[in-house]
Amino acid sequence: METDRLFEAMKRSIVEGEADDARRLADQALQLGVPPLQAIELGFAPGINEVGRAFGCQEMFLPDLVRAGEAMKAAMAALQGAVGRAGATGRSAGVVVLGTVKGDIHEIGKNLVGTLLAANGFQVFDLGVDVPPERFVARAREVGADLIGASALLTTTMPGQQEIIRCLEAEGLRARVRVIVGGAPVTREWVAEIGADGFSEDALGAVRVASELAGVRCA
Ligand code: B1M
Repeated sequence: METDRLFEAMKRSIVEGEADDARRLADQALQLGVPPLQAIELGFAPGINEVGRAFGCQEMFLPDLVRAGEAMKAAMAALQGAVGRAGATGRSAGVVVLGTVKGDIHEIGKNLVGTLLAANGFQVFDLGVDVPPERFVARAREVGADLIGASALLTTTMPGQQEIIRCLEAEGLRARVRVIVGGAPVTREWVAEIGADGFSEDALGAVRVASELAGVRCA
């Protein structure tokens, strides 16, 4: 019951765009021993999903979306260390170049994917947001990446994931570098259409897929 109220307060902090509250509630959850991924999944994520729904229905507007995004980032930053510790394995699983595709500045989900990959032994080179395909590929070549992970949250920026694959082909690197894609609008059909190697609807799934693909390449 105590945690139910906490999760409800977490959701509210995101919907109301209160970054200080979100940060405080994240700290409180950790003190109470709530697993960080549970705090995200049951507390904060329902809040940001509600904001997304309300924005889509024009019940909320861009300033609300921005404030909610900031609150979500504050919560994730507070939980990040604990997420990392929770998954730490100490082994080296592979090298990943990660980013959000060109034209897209959504980073919250991508950051969570990066944190969990790093926590599971991957060496992660996070290029940030609004990353052109050429930069993904150049960095992958530079660091000898096993995988490129490309996040896209807008239907209009999803083609950026396909461009990365084309760019890898043009550079002769497609056989060496696997590509994982994700983000709310990404579907299995899209993954098949663009010929990506892996896809996940959530961050934990991304780690699973990355581990499988890195294993395949090493075999
Ligand atoms: Co934007 N936005 N936004 N936004 N935003 C969406 C995506 C939208 C669905 C809202 C809506 O209309 N209902 C809509 C897109 C519509 C569409 O394309 N069909 C939208 C829009 C329209 C826009 C703008 C165009 C608004 C405007 O300016 N008029 C604008 C675009 C800016 C741009 O990118 N060029 C914009 C801006 C923003 C903010 C900057 C204000 C803010 C982002 C803040 C930030 O990231 N620093 C924001 C936010 C917060 C959202 C919503 C509400 C939440 C996104 C989020 O962080 N979710 C979003 C609605 C929604 O998705 N419910 C919305 C939480 C996060 C943990 O989940 O990112 O899905 P997610 O990541 C998940 C999975 O998808 C997966 O794992 C993660 C964890 O489980 N995953 C991967 C993600 N990447 C992966 C990669 C992988 C594997 C899995 O492998 C590599």
